[in-house]
Amino acid sequence: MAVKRLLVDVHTHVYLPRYANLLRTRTSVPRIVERERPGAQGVTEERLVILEDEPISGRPIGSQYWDRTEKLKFMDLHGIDLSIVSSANPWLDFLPAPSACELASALNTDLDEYCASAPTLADTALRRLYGFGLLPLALGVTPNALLDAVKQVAALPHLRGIILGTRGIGSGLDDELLEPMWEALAETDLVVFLHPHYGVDKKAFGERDNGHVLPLALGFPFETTIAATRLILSGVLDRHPNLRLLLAHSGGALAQLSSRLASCIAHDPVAATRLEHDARHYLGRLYYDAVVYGCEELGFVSDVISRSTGYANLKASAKDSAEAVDRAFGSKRMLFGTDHPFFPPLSETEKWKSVVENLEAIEGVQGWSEGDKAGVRGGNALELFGLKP
Ligand code: 5CU
Repeated sequence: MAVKRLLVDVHTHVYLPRYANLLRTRTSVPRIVERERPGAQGVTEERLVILEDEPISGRPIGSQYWDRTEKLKFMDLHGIDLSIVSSANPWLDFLPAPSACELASALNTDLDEYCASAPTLADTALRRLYGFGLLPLALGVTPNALLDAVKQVAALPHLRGIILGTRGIGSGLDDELLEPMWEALAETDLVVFLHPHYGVDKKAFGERDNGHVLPLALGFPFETTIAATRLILSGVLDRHPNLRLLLAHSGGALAQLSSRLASCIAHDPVAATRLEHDARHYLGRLYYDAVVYGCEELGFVSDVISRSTGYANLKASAKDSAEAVDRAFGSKRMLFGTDHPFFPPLSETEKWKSVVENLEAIEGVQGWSEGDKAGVRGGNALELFGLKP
C-alpha cells in the first residue's frame, strides 16, 4: 500500500489563552489592547502590539491566535496534516525571572494538553499537533532554572523541541551562562527553534512610514543571521555537535554571507584559530525552515547547505568540495512552514497567499527530485521530530 506523503508545518504559532490573557493586562508592549473599530461606533476590537515602537493601533488579532479549532481549520484548508506549534514572540523575554519561570512551566503544560487532545492523524498513532515548549529565558533567570525547564519539556510527550529568541538571559545566545542549557539540550532529542523578535536598530529604516515591511522582511532575518553567527563563533556547535538547531526564515542571510564570514574569520587574529572547522561547515549542521516564499531562494540555501555538507565531508573523503555539491543534500535540512497566524491575506481569499507561495516555492526548485520535495514538505520534519507514522 502506498504511504501518503504528509504535509508538516514546523513554523506555526499560537498565543495560548493564558499568555493572551497576560498580554491583555499589560499597559506597555507587548500587549493586547481593545479599541473602537474605526468607522464602527461602539464596536470594539482587539489589537496586537508586540514590536518595539509599533503604533498603539498595532495589528488585528483574533481567535486564530489562540483557538485550537481555528488552527485545525487552517490546517485543513491548506492540506496540512501535522503541525509543530510554537508560542509566538516575544515569549517570556519581558518578564521578571520568577514570573518567567512560573509561566514557562504553566505554558508548557498547556501546550502539551493542546496537542494531546488534538485529533489523531488518520491511520496512525500520531496526533495532528505537536509543540515546541518554552524555557524561561528572561533577565536574571539562573542556569539551574533553565535546566529544570529543559527537563520539564523533555518529559512532556507532545513537546518535541523548544522555541527561543535571540536575547537569552540578557546577553544573547553566546552568553557563557547558557553553556549548561546548550549541553542539556544537546543531550535530549529536543529541536531548538531559533526565532527573531527584535530586528535591528530602527534608525537603519529611516523616517518614512513603510508599515511593518522593513522590520519583518529585513529586521527579523538579520537578527537571526546575527544570532546564528554569534553561536557559531562562540563554539557552541563545536562543543555540542548533537545540538539540533532549526533557523527561522531559512536562516535569514546566513547562507548568502557564509563565505564572507569564513573569510573574515580567517583574517581575524582574534577569531582565526577559535573554531574547529571552516565557518561554512556549520551551515551543514543546522536545519532551516522553508519560509522564504521563492523557489530560487530555497534552491540557493539548499546549494549552500549542500556545499557545507561537502565541507563536512571534505576532510574525511579528501574530495573536492565542488564535487560534493548536490542540491539534494541541502534539501534534507529544509522544512516547510507557514508562520500562521501571521501574514493573513489582506482581502478574503480561499487559501492564504503566504502558504500557497511557500508550497509553490518548494514545487518550483530546480534540481530537487519529487522525493526531495516530499522531504521538505513533511518527510524531513517527521524524521527530525521523531514522528514516523
Ligand atoms: O508579523 C509579525 O509581527 C510576526 C511576528 O511577530 N512573529 C512572527 O513569527 N511572524 C510575524
